Amino acid sequence: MRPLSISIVTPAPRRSRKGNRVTALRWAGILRGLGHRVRIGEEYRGESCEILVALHARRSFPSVKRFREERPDGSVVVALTGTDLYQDLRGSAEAQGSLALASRLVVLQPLGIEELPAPHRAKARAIFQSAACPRSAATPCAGEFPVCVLGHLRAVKDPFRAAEASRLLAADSRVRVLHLGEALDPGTEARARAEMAENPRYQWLGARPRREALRLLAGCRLLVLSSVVEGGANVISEALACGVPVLASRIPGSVGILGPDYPGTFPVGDTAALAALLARAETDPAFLEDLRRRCEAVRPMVAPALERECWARLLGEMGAERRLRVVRGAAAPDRSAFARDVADGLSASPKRLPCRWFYDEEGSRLFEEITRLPEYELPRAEREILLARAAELAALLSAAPAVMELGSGSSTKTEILLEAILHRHGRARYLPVDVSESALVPAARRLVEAHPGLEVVAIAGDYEDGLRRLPREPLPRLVLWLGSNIGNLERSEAAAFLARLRGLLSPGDRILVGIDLRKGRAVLEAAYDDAQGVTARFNLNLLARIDAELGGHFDLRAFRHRALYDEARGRVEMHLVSRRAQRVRIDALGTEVELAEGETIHTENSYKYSPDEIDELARASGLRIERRWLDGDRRFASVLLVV
Ligand code: SAH
Ligand code: AVI
Repeated sequence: MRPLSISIVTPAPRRSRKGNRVTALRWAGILRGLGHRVRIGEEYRGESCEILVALHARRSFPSVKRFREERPDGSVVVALTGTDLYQDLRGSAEAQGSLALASRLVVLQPLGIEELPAPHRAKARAIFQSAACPRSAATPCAGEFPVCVLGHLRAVKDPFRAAEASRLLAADSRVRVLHLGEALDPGTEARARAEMAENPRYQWLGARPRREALRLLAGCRLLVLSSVVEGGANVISEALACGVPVLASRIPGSVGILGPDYPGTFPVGDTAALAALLARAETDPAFLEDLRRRCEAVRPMVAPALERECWARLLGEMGAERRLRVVRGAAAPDRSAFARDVADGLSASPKRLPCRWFYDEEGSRLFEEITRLPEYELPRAEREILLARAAELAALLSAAPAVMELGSGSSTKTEILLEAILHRHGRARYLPVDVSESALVPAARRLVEAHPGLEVVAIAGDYEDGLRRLPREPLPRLVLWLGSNIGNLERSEAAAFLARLRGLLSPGDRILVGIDLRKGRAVLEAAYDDAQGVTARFNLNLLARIDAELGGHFDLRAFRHRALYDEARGRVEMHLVSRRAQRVRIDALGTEVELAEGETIHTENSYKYSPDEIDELARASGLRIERRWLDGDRRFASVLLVV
């Protein structure tokens, strides 16, 4: 990945030892290790950078807002590290504003994702804070059972809970509570000193350098974390890395790391429950060993390599976002175009509906199901050819081309070609065009995420929108028209369309057309009327779409699917056959459609071609056939045409 410039903002000031500062410093190290340029500040001040990583959703809101305004192309990661997640989210408009403006959200343990409003969860990732074990551990005093509390003296940490619990222990208990942390809240220093004076089991050591704190932790038998709120405490990671088991207050921030059935948790503020756990850990070796083993099991989650990998992946995803653009074509069919086509088609004789309306969300889903049917061999035949010929095609291209695909659907087979082009030329630009946004956008996203050298401009619209865009694309260009989409046009329309395409391209540009070949009636009719009835559902879905979008009153049970091969014309026709005489109201059109029993609505033609018909097609469109590849069973042809 190319080096990025990244700004990390954290509300914790420079010399502060607060968790957010520690986290920001660790992340800066990781991101620099990944080769990026990183600067850390308390706020974003307009510096030039591509990515803003903002810790604390509420307090960093001004930075997030300013960055979004000044760098609309940039990406924002908002990390929810504690009180912002578990206290601010409900009430603070600023915290919510940060979530809305973020490209990605980072939480410190998986339960944090559940805390987010549902619409934002998809962009959230849990990244465990990592920690490394110090080389040496402090040696505890002989005969003691040292318990570490690592946390500043602040109300949210409930800082004296372990001290108070230790007072309740039996007279012969050897527990000694060692507390490290800066007295941040007023009065806490006096309170710590008073506690030491009265409680011989408690010792407050004040603020200590991190390294020393870790050595001390590593020499203790337990860590106690009594916090009221944590996003995911770094000290738990440190204890896990040091192999020191944890007793923690039962809050999501800790349960999310230790697991829901971890036996070492106690209710927030419950001194007696904590005392009971301490006593048990001290006196019951099997219990302490159980805690240790469970902590050992989650230790891999806090490995530095994993945190690094999570950040690399996150940046990769956002890089992908920058390489993807979705544009809506002016000719993108809308509801009024649908209404017009339905009104025209159902008042014509014989009745018909254009097949491009098959592809609403359900239609595209059903089409994908069709591609997996045993009877519908077309996609497998084309796939076989593309696998065999992709490298040859890529080698014919003088440079990385702009690849436009007409009616791209899920782009599944296209990926074979794109991979070969990327392999050969290092990068590529892909412009899928499809009327079905539900097929187009996820496919585009999947491709940019999988291929770092790929840039995608997804055009949500009609073929016409693709043609309009084509002249603006740099040379060389490759237009893909796969899956025998060409078969859904009349033969004369297909030739005319290719001729128009030729007119928009430049000499040397190419068109790859996938064409299903003529074959036996039984094979073809089974392909369009499969045993599982998926194609029937695909066909009937067109009526369901009229019901849903135009207030139609079609009863799908009153129609049946029919596919028949007209050998003379070389086309499979699909029809919806009315099972009875019926009148169907369509509210949005203000009309009723009358159907006789057995009357059909013609919904699709799929023309099949012979080799001669392919020659004729090329001749009629003024294009030269540069390559013609068939699959092993000669069911399908991939025809490379050159301008
Ligand atoms: N080429 C893909 C998809 C075939 S399904 C494959 O081989 O798997 C046909 C696709 O073309 C659908 O996704 C449909 O939405 C799209 N389509 C149909 N008519 C179209 C038109 N006029 N303009 C743009 N896309 C169209
Ligand atoms: C998209 N098109 C080429 C498919 C075809 O084979 O005509 C659509 C289809 N209709 C029924 N099954 C598949």
